[in-house]
Amino acid sequence: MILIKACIFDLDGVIVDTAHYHFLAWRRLAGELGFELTPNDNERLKGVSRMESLNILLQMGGVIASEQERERLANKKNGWFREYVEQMLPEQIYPGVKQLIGDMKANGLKVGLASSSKNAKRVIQLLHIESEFDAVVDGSMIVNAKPHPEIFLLAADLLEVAPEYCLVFEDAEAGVEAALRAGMKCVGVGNHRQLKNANKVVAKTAQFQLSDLTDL
Ligand code: B16
Ligand code: MG
Repeated sequence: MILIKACIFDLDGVIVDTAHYHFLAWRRLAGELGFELTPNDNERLKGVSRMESLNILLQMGGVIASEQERERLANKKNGWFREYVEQMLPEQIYPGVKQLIGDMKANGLKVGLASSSKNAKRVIQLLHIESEFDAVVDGSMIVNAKPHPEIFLLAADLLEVAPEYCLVFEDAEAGVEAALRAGMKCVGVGNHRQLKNANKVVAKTAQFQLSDLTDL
């Protein structure tokens, strides 16, 4: 029987819906570039790094841009994203997530955050949860984006827990793949069909219960 000693959370889509702000900012950029970004197309940008998202967006709009121009566009989008995020309130954390993290800690589990977002530290500060985590890894601390396992392996290292004793919570397919490639267990948050490779899938993060740890 595997005994889980640490839980590692993704941020966007697992703890809070920052995806909506990413969408608003990408849509604004697409608008400036002269095309529309639909919610459906936006699905392709989720969970992917900032520059990769931009490349996908430019491809969608048939826009060709130099590296310097892409840098400028990514910065512009990030400026808007930051503006939206700054208006976020602590109550916007998904219901029950703070309680779940508290229960994990009360039961002796370590808790980490592993988000591809370079804005992750600011987001958890705005949600007043930065002191809940024993380790935080954000997009500025890694070279290889998910589905590469680097982000979760670094989190496990900082938590001082071997990967096989870690459980990851992820809403993106690339994130589930990264967790499994890291040799960890994974709870998918969202759609069963999309996250079928996860060891367990819940519709919402807080539907996971500590008693579920035994049958992973
Ligand atoms: P930033 P996560 C990811 O966060 C988002 O899901 C993804 O849509 C975004 O492009 C990426 O962070 C980079 O974000 O531009 O703020 O560095 O799901 O890994 O918490
Ligand atoms: Mg996510």
